[in-house]
Amino acid sequence: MTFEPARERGRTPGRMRSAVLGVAAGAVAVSAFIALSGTADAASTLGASAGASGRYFGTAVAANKLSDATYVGILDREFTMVTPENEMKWDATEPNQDSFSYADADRIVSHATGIGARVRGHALAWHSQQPGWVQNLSGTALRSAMLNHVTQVATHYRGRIYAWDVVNEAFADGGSGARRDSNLQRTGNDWIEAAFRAARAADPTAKLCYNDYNTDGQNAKSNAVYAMVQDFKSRGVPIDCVGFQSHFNAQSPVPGDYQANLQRFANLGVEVQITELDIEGSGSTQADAFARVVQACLHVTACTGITVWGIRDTDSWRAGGTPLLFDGNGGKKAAYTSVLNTLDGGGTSNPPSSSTPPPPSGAACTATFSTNAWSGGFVTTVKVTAGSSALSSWSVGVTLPGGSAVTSAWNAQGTGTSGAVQFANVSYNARVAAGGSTEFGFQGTGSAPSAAPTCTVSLT
Ligand code: G2I
Repeated sequence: MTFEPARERGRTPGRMRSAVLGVAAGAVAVSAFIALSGTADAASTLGASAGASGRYFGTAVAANKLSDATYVGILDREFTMVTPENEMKWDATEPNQDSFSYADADRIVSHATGIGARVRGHALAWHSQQPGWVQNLSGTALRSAMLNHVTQVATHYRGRIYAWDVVNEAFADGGSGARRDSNLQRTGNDWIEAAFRAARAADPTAKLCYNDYNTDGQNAKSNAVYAMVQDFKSRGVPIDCVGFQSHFNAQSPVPGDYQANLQRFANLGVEVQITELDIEGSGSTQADAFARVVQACLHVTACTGITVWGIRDTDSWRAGGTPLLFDGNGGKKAAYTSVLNTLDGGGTSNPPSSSTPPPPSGAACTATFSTNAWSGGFVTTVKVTAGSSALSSWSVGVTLPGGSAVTSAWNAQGTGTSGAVQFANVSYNARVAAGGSTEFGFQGTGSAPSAAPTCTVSLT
């Protein structure tokens, strides 16, 4: 069995099919890759173009639109990350206390998995969209209910979420730099870190994010979030990423220091993600604003991806502002072309080659791995590092313990599911600069591989 890698969809079919068949055929793989090296076409979809620098391009998805053929056609073609727009919120997943309802969210997760996309979970703890029973709680009862909610939902989706918005919109607007007043805040200032600790315990494989709006430039609110993240990092509270919603319009344009603000958070040692991007407007003004946002992410190594908050203008929570990349008929807007061209224009590659330790001299490539395992399953991330020559293709062999099986892979094409499994590069990460590196991952059931992977290559 082979796996469909997430970012292959939408690529030039002829060449890619040849490359994949080359790997499956084993012995002819190296010559096939040499013949193919240097022939990469400009990527033709948002997901593939973002993938060329190791980033994702995502969208918010509504479960009730999964029967709309135009909507699904664009989703399947363009996006490599999916955020349920409303279906993972507290009112949707726990409408009555201790009674969980996952049907709509599960449909989205299963659709995402089917197209090889990953999922951002949104959102575990938030003052808004709480079910009525939560709104009526306070104090210890609310704190316990919140922690139980985080634990239950994160456990249900354990191993299937790339990143969770653990806490959403917990800071006040304006110049106070204070926490937003809410029933959750009134349970004690430590409610945010309590939520993060519960999420980590429930799903050690998900990245844990704090997500907010009006934090896109440096201001009193983003300074307060910055101080919280700095404090969490210094005290070992588990936080991996900060989400910048990036809802923009004429009253709230893309800030001039957008990139600098992303960078200062990145410098704290967290990933930064653009989580709910939309920009009201039209034509070249809108297209230029989208390009600035995309360029900022590409220039910040730790900016791992961009999610737009819906597909067509008519799908938007503020449809009147036509803030998205596709028009109501599903046609590509100027903003789409601008985003695609900006993604194709490059940026820093991710992860940075500068942070890659040099491989042992003489080795054409090395593969190192890290694993998050839980009872019955695991996620393994493999880093492939080139030696003193650039690679034009690579392949990594992993031996799974008996009874274990690979269920999905990303950023690589897998062959086999048990025993000796081989993972080959996909088109956008075939080339690795001398001393540079690239990462791929896979998920499985059973226990995780413990032996170091082996790496074989062809050189440019
Ligand atoms: O408001 C834009 C976003 C701001 N950041 C957090 C996001 O979660 C938020 O998303 C929006 C959704 O796009 C809307 O679709 O959150 C809204 C609620 O706060 C969502 O609107 C709700 C309506 O208020 C409900 O009446 C409706 O039942 O959508 C629900 C489902 O269609």
